[in-house]
Amino acid sequence: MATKDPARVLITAALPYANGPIHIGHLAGAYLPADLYARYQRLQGRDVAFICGSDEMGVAIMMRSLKEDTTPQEIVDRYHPMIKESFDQFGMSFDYYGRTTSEVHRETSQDFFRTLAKKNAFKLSTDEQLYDPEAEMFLADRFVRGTCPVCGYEEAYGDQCEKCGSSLSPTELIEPRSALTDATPVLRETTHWYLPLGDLQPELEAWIDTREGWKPNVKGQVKSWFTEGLRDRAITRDVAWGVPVPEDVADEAGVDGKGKVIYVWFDAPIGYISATKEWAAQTGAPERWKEYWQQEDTQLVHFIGKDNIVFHCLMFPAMLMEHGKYVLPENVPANEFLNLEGEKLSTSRGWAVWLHEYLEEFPADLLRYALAATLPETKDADFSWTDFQTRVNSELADVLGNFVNRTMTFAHRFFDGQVPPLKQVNEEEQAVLNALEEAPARIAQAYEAYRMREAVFETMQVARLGNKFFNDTEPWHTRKTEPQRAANTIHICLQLCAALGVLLDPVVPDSARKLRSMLHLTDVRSGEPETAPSERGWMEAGSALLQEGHEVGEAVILFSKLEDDRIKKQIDKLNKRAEEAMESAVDEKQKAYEQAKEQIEYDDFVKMDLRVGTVTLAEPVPKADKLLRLEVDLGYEERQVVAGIAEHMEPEEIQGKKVVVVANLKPRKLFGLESQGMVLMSEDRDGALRVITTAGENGAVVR
Ligand code: B3M
Ligand code: ZN
Repeated sequence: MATKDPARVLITAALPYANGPIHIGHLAGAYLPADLYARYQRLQGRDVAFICGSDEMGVAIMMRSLKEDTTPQEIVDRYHPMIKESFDQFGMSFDYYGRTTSEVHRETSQDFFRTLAKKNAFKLSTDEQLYDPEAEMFLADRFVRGTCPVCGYEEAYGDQCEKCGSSLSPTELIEPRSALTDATPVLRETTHWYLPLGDLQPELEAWIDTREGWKPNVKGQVKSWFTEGLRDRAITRDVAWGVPVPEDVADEAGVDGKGKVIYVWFDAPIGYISATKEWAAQTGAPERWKEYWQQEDTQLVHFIGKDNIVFHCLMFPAMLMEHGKYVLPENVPANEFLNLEGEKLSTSRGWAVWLHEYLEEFPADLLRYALAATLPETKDADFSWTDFQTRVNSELADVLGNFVNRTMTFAHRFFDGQVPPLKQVNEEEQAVLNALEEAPARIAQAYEAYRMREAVFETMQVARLGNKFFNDTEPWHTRKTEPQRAANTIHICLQLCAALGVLLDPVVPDSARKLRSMLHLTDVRSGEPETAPSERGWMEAGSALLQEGHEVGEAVILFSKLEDDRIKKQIDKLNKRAEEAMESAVDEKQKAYEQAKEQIEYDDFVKMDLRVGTVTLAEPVPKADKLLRLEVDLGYEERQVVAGIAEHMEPEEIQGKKVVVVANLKPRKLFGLESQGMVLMSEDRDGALRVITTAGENGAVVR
């Protein structure tokens, strides 16, 4: 276990794609545990760099921009500030929050790529890759969907199956289809750089074996990939958005690097490094990032959700190993998934709680506590609004808030708001003092082992202990019968409150700050009044932080109870959103099926003279982008037809086809050309036109 004392702790939280807002699933997977850990480590007085940023490259961003008919840059410029701000309000204590569109990141990734290329760490390979003939582009990873060859899940992506977590390559998918056009992709040749994970497997296995204290779910997952055998992974792509493959590297390799970018899963983890660089520069010590990334005595920890395990436990470590100058992660405490009200989170189905929306309604601390108490650490967990209400009302308000409030009130009413003297400590009181003394180490042990839920529970135990002690010792009686007992009770309860002001900082930082300032707590080291928590000692929290006679401030309410109607409002909102998402999905399907027409008589129908004819010539009409001029052989005569189909098909697609013509339509002039009839087509809901063809002889009547 990692209770050894590292010289510095480098903590990363997965870089969220800047293609949508943050929801509770993200928070429970990576961000909240990372923040709990970072805050805890700072309180231990450790040198911490807590790094995150927006993942702004790659196909996920591009997909979003295509869907919204805008540019990738516009997408990331919209979501990056939004994500950053909601993280801020949620109390994420990043030392730096960067973005992978930065210049430093581009350079850092290209340098990394170049170094590995120089070391011959890559393989080049020319292969056939899936190409979308309709969109006229290669279909990298997320652009292809199909059936997972491992588990049979039908919605697997080209690079990964989200159901079973297997890492895939697009050509492995069964019945692949283009996510852009739904077209069946074809194979075309292209050259790419590969990271030969297959060759590196022995080294990676040996390294994983040296990792101690990893969660069984993480190590188990990694081992099962070893059993399957690692495959080489392409680390470049033919897409229009990403960090370009360095020109010199492409030239050196004799490859046309134009249009090729570095795969987002190669550049994104390097984003941790580039963000650390930017942070160091900002603190005025630009070289300092190297201490964190390149000195052996750093403890590097990646906080991620389980869908990112392969990249952080195998691919990034392989890159770092091959580079040679970097430290490898000490641990990757990946979390499982969080469900919502018993169902899988789904942004497209509207089944999510968005952080920025939550923050409009409730304080950050409430969600931090409720989530921290139910983190999906070893298996999937569930968030429900009624659980949230219970956590707030019966734990934060009834236990913690109540304990602090009754202690403070009592101190003001009967001890002039001063810490009463502690004398002739009896057994019962000593037991509580002992428990207090042991609490920081016990909670620390849980944090060090990445058992955040347990840490949070043990922290709350301090408040529970206080509440019980207050009840059991009945200071409202002893105040009259045995005043020193009452004084001891309040003295000890105030010390417990002070300890909570420190120990609660990782979980509910705003409330902990309020509590510390309520107690007029001074910093244990500097003796200054209320201070940044980083200077306050975690271990000292178990000793008496308050001196006899110390004056405390007014009691303020830390947590108010949540009424049922506020919770109901959230549940209603969730259900309504899900319904709307369902309706719009149905709408989407039924969109623009043209309304059925009025009934007609048979006589009306037979008025039309429909004939089979062969299109003997099809050609563009000068200056008329939409028109094609057709010559049609009706057997008994030749016709010229001017058709508004040029945007839907090439002339050669219709030339030579046997079509159906409305032969008795009154001729009309288009761009100076007489159109003598009409060719029948079907029109799909999206406006796509298709020629109706037949095998009949020219001049045959259609009826
Ligand atoms: N952006 C995927 C995700 O948000 C990816 C993480 C990058 S971490 C280097 O799940
Ligand atoms: Zn699968």
